[in-house]
Amino acid sequence: MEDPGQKALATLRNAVAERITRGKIVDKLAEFSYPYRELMTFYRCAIMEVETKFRVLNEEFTLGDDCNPIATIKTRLKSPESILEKLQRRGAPFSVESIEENINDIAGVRVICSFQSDIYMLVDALLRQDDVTLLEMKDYIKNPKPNGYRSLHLIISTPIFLHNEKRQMKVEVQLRTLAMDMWASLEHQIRYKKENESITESIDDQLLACAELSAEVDRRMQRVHDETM
Ligand code: 0O2
Repeated sequence: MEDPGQKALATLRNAVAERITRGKIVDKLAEFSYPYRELMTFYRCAIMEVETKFRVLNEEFTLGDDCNPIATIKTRLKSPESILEKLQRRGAPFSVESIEENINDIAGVRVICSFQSDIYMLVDALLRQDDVTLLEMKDYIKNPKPNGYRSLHLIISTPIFLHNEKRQMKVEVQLRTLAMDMWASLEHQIRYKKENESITESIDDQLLACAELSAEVDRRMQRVHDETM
């Protein structure tokens, strides 16, 4: 039978080795690899392009009407740690080409809308643009996740214009209402805090109940909005 002391030591050794390897890879990715930094620059440009598209639409929809469909836009570039974790989880090779091929959400744009109807209006307007190609759509508003999560997710491809080339880039766009965003932010915070502990069924149930309440708030606010239009 295996000695428990030896087993614990081996586990510790493996954990340390894995941490060092991961740390080295992450450092190499982030600091030393020119192709990686170049690719991240292209994704940052794609984020700027897509954010501008939404800002332009917001300006236009605000014309002649006192309400802005967009409350806030948040953007983020996926961290090297998350990229590495996702490649490992998918069993994808570890290279710059593989990152671009296998991960769709390196560039993320989150659009927080006032009302649910604004989400679909903005998506229609975005997808009508001739330089935007829809690659994937997940409607977690019409079909919420079992935990109550609601948002509309798109993966689009859009060009960035460099000094000597035009390059198609993938961007993940998440659209939500203020209420959906509040729920998702708090739920993420609660799960993140409890990362190493198990989330009890009671917490899951309470989060689901809160998601249903926030969906009800959205429905009522939509009705009030429709009545005042
Ligand atoms: P971050 O830092 O927010 O980007 P995968 O991306 O592989 O995990 P899939 O099916 O491609 O899986 O992704 P999905 O379900 O379309 O959406 C993933 C992203 O949506 C997450 O990104 C979150 O931003 C958000 N999301 C999805 N489900 C939940 C949820 O239950 N709660 C909250 N708060 N957010 C959710 P990341 O990569 O997890 O992180």
